[in-house]
Amino acid sequence: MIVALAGGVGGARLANGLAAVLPPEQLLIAVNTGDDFEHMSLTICPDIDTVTYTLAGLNDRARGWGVKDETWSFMDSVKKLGGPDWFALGDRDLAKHVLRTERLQQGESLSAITLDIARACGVAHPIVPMSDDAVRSIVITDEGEMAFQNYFVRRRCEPVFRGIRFEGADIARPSPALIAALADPQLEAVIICPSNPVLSIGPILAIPAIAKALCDCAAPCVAVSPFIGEEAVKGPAAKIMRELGIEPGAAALVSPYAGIVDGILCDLDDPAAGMTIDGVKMVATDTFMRDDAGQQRLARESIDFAVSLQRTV
Ligand code: FO1
Repeated sequence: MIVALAGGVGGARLANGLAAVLPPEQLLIAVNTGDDFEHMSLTICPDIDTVTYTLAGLNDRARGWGVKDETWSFMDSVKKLGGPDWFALGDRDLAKHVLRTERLQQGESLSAITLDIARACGVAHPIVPMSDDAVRSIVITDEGEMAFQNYFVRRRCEPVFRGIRFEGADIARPSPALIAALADPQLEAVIICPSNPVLSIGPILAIPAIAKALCDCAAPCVAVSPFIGEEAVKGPAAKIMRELGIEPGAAALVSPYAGIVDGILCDLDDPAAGMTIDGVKMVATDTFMRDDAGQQRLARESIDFAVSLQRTV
């Protein structure tokens, strides 16, 4: 049994590789919901959507989010009517947001809805939100505080990043499935996917019961670095690190994942390759996932590395 923590495009890619090499009963994918927000009366869960579409083979690879072969008639109409067009909801994607919102309003849990949507998309592996309670990431910038999607999509991550807070995380109840899996004696490893450590994994670790369960967990934990050289494969991770005065690279993961990870799988060119930093072993491999085969190779290497480690934390 493997638990994967994921958010964003890099997270979805490795989760897809793990799903290809493990049967559904041997993998649980817990996903960041700090990016979730309410838009045009709809509850949008971008990271759950990205993981679901990727595992379903429905994702738009070039864009990184949303569905392939998308059309935009709904957005064209929204724009013509003077509505907000900075966040694009595609025609093929729209039904999912409407149905999810309706079921949430009827009192169903995000966990149940997420599993149903994933199954309807043909995904057999369990995908769960980190919590059924609302957690909202608020980015602190040189221009003040911004709701996550305002910073990420509307402002294209341009404002200088000063910090982040996770509204509701302190009182959010953890995903019951995640907590059960972390306490399961059959658990072999926890894999933190190559997601943004601050924006995508930060919200998951901000839920106190999840952080505690990861610290107390008997199985080894490995993080896969999202950095290749001094840049992130996708997204603003490197920019954010620099704005925080931290050099981008695998070593930058040691502090946010302190007490949780035993090892970090980093890229071949990473300056920390081969080092052990604060008890965390850095092993280098080709972390770039070019295609499905690359996702599966990295998935196998992450599992093999994790099970080779003694739990040190
Ligand atoms: N990202 C964008 O850059 N622009 C968009 O218009 C946009 C729309 C969108 C709609 C549904 C969805 O599930 C995701 C969407 N994303 C969009 C992606 C998303 O907001 C971010 O990539 C994540 O929050 C960061 O992981």
